[in-house]
Amino acid sequence: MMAMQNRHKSADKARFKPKYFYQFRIILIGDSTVGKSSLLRQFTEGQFIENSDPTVGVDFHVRVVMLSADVRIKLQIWDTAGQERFRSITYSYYRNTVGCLIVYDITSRESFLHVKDWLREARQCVEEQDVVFMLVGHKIDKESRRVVSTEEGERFAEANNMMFIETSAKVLCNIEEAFISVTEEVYKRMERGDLGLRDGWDGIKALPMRPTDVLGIGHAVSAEDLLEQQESRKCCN
Ligand SMILES: Nc1nc2c(ncn2[C@@H]2O[C@H](COP(=O)(O)OP(=O)(O)OP(=O)(O)O)[C@@H](O)[C@H]2O)c(=O)[nH]1
Ligand SMILES: [Mg+2]
Repeated sequence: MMAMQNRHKSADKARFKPKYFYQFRIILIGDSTVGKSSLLRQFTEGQFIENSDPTVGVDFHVRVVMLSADVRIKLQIWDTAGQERFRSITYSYYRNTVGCLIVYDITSRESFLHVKDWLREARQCVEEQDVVFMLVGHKIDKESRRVVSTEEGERFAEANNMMFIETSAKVLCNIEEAFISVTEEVYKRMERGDLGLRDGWDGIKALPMRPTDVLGIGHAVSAEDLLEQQESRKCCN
C-alpha cells in the first residue's frame, strides 16, 4: 500500500502542477516613438508593425510567463502614451505597479536624456522598495544609427539601481528576456520577503489557480507549449 502511495506521489510530481498563480502589474514608460507599444505587441502577440500609431492614454495587455514548471505568473502590462498631453493620465498608473520599464531609443539621445525625468516622476509616485526598475535601450537593429552606447546605458542603470537590457522588437531580440528578468526579480524579492501582497496595493495579486489559465502568445496553449514558446523566442535561439 505504502509503495503504491509513493508511486502516486512521484507520478503527481512529474505532472505539471502549479502551486502559485500571482499577477504582477508592470508599466512601460518613456518618450513617444521610442517603441513601447511595439515592445509590448511583440511580447504579447508576437508581431511587429512597421508604422504603429501613437498610444492614446493607456492600454493594457496580458501574458502568462513561467518561471519554473510550477510557477506561473500572469503579467498585466500597462502601456502608456509618451506624448506630453497624456502625462496626467499616466501619472495615476504608477502607484499600483511592481515593475517599471523605462524605454529609450538608442538612436535618440534626447529620449535617453529624458530617462532621468521619467525615473524621477515614477519614483515620486511609488515606494522605492516596492518597484523593480529596468532601463531598456530599444531598436538595437538600427546599430548603424546608434548614438547612445551600451556602456552609457549600463552606467546610468547601475548608478540608479535599475536592471538594464537592450532590445529590438523588429528583429525579436531580448524581448522575452526583458519581461522575464523583471518578473524573476520581483519573484525573488517575494521569496526573500522583501515584497508581497498588501491591502490597498495592486502591484502583486494572488489569483485562484485554474488549470486552464494558460495564456501564451496569440491563443491559449498547454503549459508545456508555453514554456517551449518562451524558450524559442529568446535572443540566443
Ligand atoms: N527599427 C525599429 N523600429 C521600431 C522598433 N520598435 C518600434 N519601432 C518603430 O518605432 C515607431 C514608434 O513605435 P511605438 O511602439 O508606437 O512607440 P511608442 O513608444 O509606443 O510611442 P507612444 O505610444 O507615442 O508613446 C514605429 O514606427 C515602430 O515601428 C524596433 O525595435 N526597431
Ligand atoms: Mg505607444
